[in-house]
Amino acid sequence: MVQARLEELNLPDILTFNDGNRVENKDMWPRRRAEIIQLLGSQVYGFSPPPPPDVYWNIESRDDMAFANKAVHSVVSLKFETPKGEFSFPVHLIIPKTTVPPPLFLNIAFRQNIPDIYLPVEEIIDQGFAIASFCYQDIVPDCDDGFVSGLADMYGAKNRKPDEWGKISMWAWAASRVMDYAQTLDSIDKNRIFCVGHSRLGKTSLWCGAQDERFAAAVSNDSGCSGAAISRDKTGERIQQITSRFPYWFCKSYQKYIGKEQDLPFDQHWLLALLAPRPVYVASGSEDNWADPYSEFLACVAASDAYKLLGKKGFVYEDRFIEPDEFLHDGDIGYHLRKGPHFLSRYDWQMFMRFMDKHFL
Ligand code: GTR
Repeated sequence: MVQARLEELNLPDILTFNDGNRVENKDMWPRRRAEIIQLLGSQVYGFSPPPPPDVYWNIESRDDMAFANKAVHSVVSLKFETPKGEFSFPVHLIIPKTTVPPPLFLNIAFRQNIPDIYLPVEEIIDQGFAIASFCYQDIVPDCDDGFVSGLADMYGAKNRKPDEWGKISMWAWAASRVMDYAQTLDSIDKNRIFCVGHSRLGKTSLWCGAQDERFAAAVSNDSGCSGAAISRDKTGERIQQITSRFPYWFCKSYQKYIGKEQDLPFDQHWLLALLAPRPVYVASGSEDNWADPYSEFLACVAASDAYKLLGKKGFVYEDRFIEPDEFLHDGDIGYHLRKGPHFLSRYDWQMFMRFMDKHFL
């Protein structure tokens, strides 16, 4: 049933080079991966500038007895130089008092709140995961302001070219700066750092993990259109709706695909494939028709080709769409369908942690 649907959709092949040649073995993958980044960068999210030479920081506050003395909670001001001088933003770091350095979720957040309705901090630290969380609005405001504030202003994005970064790329780039900082910490396990985000920030998390291979895995929750969901024949939100409401999330070139999903030289399973061979997790809400869970599921199936090329399992599923509250954790691509609407719930977090425990313990 799922396979038949994919055949109908006739998606662009991950394993065919732009010149039409086949990607035959894993040694050819880095070259193909570079082509995919080039295409998604120039056509969807926009290219980001190179990283700053250095990040530095101040510890603004530190609570050694946070969350009933189970964790250390610091607020760090992260800084780096830009063409217009220093830029800084706050990052919350919560490290549980475990005997070995814990894995870390790098959370791209809607709000600075610790905890937050989307971030059940105690449940996460109780299961031995550390958290680094920053608010996306502290990077660049989520509005169509002509790119005149925050990080956009520092890099002169007001005059961006058609293939230069939109705000999803800016938030993803900022998450990589938090990763630069995380690489300096001995109190966490640097080999188990996972980026995570919900909705627009789920799209951001995937694009971040796709480009930055220091992330051991990426998690997207309800990321939908221009995130984990296949664009061809998608229900709910489509390129037309997303680019008219949020043109500034993307590069200008993306506009040319409005109403032309069939002509896209790629589809969103390519974004998931960029995570290969690293685990990637896609979570959907069963009533989130705007995001379209089934199209997210289809992307997981179709992205498997890259994983299999690299000797991994990819997505392990039966040839059917799953029921609400079922989950699929056996493959390198994990998926669950939470019963309910668009939201990032405790259940979702429990599933992310369960998947990471399975793949990284
Ligand atoms: C919606 C948008 C979606 C999704 C969501 C969110 O309005 O259409 O693509 O990103 O916002 O971020 O909550």
